[in-house]
Amino acid sequence: MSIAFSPWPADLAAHYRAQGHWLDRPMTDILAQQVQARPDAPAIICGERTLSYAEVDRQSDNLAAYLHASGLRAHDTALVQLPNIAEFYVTFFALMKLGVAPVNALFSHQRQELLAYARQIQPKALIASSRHGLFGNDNFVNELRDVAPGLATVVLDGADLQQHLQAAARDFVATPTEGGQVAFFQLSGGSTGTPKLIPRTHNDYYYSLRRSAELCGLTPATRFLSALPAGHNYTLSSPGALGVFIAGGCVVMASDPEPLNCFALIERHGVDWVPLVPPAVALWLRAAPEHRQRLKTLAVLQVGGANFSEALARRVPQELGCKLQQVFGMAEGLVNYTRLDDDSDRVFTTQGCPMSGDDEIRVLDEEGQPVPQGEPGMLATRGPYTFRGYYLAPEHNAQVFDAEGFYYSGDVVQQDADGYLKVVGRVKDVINRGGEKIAAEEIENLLLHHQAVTHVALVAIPDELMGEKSCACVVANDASLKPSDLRKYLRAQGVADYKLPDRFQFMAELPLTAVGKINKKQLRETLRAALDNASA
Ligand code: J2J
Repeated sequence: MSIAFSPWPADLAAHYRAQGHWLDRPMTDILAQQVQARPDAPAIICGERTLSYAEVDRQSDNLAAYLHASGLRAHDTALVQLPNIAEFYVTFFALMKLGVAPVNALFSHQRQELLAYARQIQPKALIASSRHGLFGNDNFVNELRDVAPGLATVVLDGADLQQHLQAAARDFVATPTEGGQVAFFQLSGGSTGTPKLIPRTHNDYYYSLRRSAELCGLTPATRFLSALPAGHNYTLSSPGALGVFIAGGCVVMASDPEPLNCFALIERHGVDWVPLVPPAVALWLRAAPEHRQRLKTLAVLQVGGANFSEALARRVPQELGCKLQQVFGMAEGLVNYTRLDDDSDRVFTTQGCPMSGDDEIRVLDEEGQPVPQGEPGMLATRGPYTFRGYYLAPEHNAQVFDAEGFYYSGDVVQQDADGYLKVVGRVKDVINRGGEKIAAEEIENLLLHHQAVTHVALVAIPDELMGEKSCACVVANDASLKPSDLRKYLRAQGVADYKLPDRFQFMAELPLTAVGKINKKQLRETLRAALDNASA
C-alpha cells in the first residue's frame, strides 16, 4: 500500500504538470542522468575519499540489493540517522531506488526524537551510525522495536554498512515509487508536542530541486560545502546537495560549520558555494581576516534558517569576498531566495522572494484578511512544492491549513511591491536557536513529567550570537530543585542537546492571559527586562 499523504487538488495538480513543474518521474533520475552524462566526475568528497557519480550509483545499487534481499519493498519506510558523510547520500539514493521512504533524523537527535519518528512511520529498516551514543549497543534498537515491531533490518555504519555498499549486487532492478507518491519525509521545525513529519513527493521535491539549481546557477563546476546537517531541508534542497547533483557538480562534506576546518576544505577543494545559518556566519566573519587567501574560490555564501541582521549581511561581501544570498525556506515547502543579480540593498535587507511563479503568497491579519502591502502579517502559502498536510495529523492540519489549502507557516512577514519578503516575527510557539528549531511544547511536556515541576513555559531570550536562546520558566513544588537537576532529567529522557534550555528561571507563578493560558508575551518581556538589568 502506498504511503498516505494529503494530495493537491486535481486542478492544481494538472496546472503544475502543464507548467512542467511535475514530471511524474522519481528522484532516482537525478543520479541516472549524471551516470549517463559524466560517470567519472566527482560527486562527493568526504575526507580523503572521492566518489564519482558511477561510484555513488554502484554503491547505492549494492545497498539497495542488500535491503531488498532483507525484505524491504517499495512503499516501506526506513529510519535513517547518519552524520555528514558520503554514505548519507548513497543511502538516500539506495532507498529511492527501492521505493522506500526514509525519515532522515538529524545526528543531534536522541531517544525522544527517534522514538517519535519510529512510532509515526513504523520503519522496516534502521540505518544509523555506531558513532552515535544510542547505537553503541542493542538497547536502544530494542526500544525502537517496541514502538515499531516491524523493524527487522538494522544496518549500522562502521563495517556493516561499508560491507553492503561494496558487496556487488547481481541483477538489481530498481523499483522507485511513482512521481506522484511520497519519496521521503522531511522534518518539521515543529510547534507541537510531538515532532511532525512532512511527506514530500518526488514530483514536488524534484521540482524544488531543479528550480533551485537553476535559480542559483549551479553547473558541473560547482563545488558545494555541506557543513550544516546533511538531512536538513536547507542543506539538502535549497539548492542543497541534491541541487548540486542535478547540475552535475560536487559536494564536499564537512562535519560541521566550524570555520577553520571549513576554510581548509574550501582552499583544498576549490569550494565556491556554501549554505550557512546566521551564527555560523558570525563565526566565519570573526575568523576570516587572517584567512582571506584561503577563501579565494568562494563565490556565494547563502544565509538562511533564522533572522540575519542587516549589519552582518553588509559585512559578508566585504570581509569574505563573495556574494551573499539570503534564503528563507521551510521543510514544509516554500523557499524564497534573493537573486544573485539583485541590487545589494535588496540582498542585505530582504529574505528574498518565492522561487516559483506558481508559489502563492498571502499576508494576512488575525481575521484572515490581507493586510495592506508592506504591513506585517501572517504568511500563508500554497504551491507546487508546498505540502498539503503533516503525516497522519488531521487535527493539527486543521489548524495550520485554511479551506483553500494555504499553509500558515507561523511566520510574520512584510511583502514589498516586488514580492520580496522580510521575516519580522513569528506567531508559532517555536524558539529559533540560530536555525535550530525548538517546539516549546515538546520540552514543556517533558519537564512537566518531573515530579518537582508544577508549571513550566519555555520562551525565547535574545542572544547576540544565536539570535535566540531558550529559557525555561519553572514553578517548582520543591525549593531545592536546581537547574542542573532539570538539565540532567532532560538528558536522561534523551532529547537533542540544542533543545536543552539555556537558562532556567524559577518563579512563584507564571503570568496568565485573560482566558487563563500562560502569557508568554509577558514572560518574554519580564525576562528581557530582568536580563537587561542584570547586564546593565
Ligand atoms: C528568518 N527566519 C527564517 C530566514 C527560515 C532553506 C532555508 C531555511 C530552511 C529552514 C529551509 C529564515 N530568516 N532567512 O527549509 O529549505 C525560519 C522561519 C521558517 C522556519 C523553517 C530551507 N529561514 N526561517 O530553516 O523547516 O520561521 O527550514 O518558518 O528548519 O525557519 O524552518 P526549517
